[in-house]
Amino acid sequence: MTLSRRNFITATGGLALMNAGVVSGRAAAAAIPEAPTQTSPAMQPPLYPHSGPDYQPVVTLNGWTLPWRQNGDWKEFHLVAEPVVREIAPGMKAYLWGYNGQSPGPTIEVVEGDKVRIFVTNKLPEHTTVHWHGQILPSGMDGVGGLTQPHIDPGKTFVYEFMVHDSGTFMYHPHADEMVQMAMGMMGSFVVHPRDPKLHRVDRDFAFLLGGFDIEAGSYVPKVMTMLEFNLWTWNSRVFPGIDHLAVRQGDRVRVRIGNLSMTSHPIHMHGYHFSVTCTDGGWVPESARWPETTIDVPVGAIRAFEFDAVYEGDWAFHCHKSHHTMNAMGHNVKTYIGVDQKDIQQKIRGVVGSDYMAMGKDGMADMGAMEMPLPDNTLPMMSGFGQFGPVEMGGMFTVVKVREGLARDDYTDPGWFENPQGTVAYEWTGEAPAAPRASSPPANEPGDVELKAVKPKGHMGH
Ligand SMILES: [Cu+2]
Repeated sequence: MTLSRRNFITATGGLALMNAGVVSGRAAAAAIPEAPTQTSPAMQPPLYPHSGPDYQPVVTLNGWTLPWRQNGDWKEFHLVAEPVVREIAPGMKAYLWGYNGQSPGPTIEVVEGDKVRIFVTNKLPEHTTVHWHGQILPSGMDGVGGLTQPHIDPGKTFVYEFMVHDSGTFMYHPHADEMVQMAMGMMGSFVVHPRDPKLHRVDRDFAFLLGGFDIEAGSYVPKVMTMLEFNLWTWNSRVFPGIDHLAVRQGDRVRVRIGNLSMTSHPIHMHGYHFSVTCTDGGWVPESARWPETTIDVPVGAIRAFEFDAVYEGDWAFHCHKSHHTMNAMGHNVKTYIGVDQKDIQQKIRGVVGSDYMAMGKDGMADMGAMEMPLPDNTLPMMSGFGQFGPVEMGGMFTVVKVREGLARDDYTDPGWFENPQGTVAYEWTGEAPAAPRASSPPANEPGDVELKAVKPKGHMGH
């Protein structure tokens, strides 16, 4: 892990801790634990437990797990709410708010029944709180500013203490100036492993949060008043092609935990497999209540975790099925020109702005996936990313699940593009061109008019 350490054992910090200790009515720790900070937007290796019950730790897409300190009965964490610079994808950075150096904050991982003490230091310019979404806990630890606790003023540290009631998938986010603070990227995943290491065990366990930002081309700070017209739809504050691939070993049991703290629902679709939702932020779904899916709609303020057995090798697209959410920044007021001959108007506009102008959209917008148009600084193309066969023409909420034979147990590095077995890739027909339909011909389904030949696929197609 590329962690740099910051030390918060200061006179003021100690004082704030004492005050918080009085609020919670418990004897607190002698000193605040260190607050590790993360400088890289890359996925960090899973953090295996160094004490207590065994579990298979999660890996967070473009994220990391917060190290903790065992102090007597308590697992102690230290979150620092602060302004961060987050790389949204190579070529674009955003000035966000987050925790411990990144947005989203680090994933918190504990075990069912753990006693958890979380120090929260506020380095934002305004007050904040942390709400532990989905956790069963004392009302006063629920983190709703004004309702269950005083706000955490800038420079102050508060302490949250609770026993983790249930295993499952949860989140954390502010419940103070919520619209602004969540629009600025403040959120994190909170995973609770079962105390019984055999229960709900998987081989690979991925986690990420759905979000959205409205950052004008060439600028760095999200517009916090935007309600629906976001131009960057993110997985853990990243967009394609900046989102980590999910490297999976063939034969593994895989879980993907998806939390939604954006402003709209996201139907998340995975190619190549049928999966079942096994967990929500309300707990585990009993086996008798599961059904097969290929797309799961993740509502706002909810979590869906699905599982599958990775039997089929390949490069499987994994994305939101709202097609505008797999695009990067674009103007929604662009007119549709499909079928419109723009030759005349292009000549006229070139006369005014110069020969660089090109009319677009007559035959659709696929041209944009391969084109390198001049863009303002710090702006991503609307459609981008290349695969082994050409431009992928995506952006936003899109990545690839790469299922490969023989990966090492803890190997999450990108295995490269799939080497398709011979005869299993769609190919161009180079034989005789199909006859053009006659203008006066009867409907094609009339017998005798069109000859249809069924082509049987060769080999095992995987799905
Ligand atoms: Cu979406």
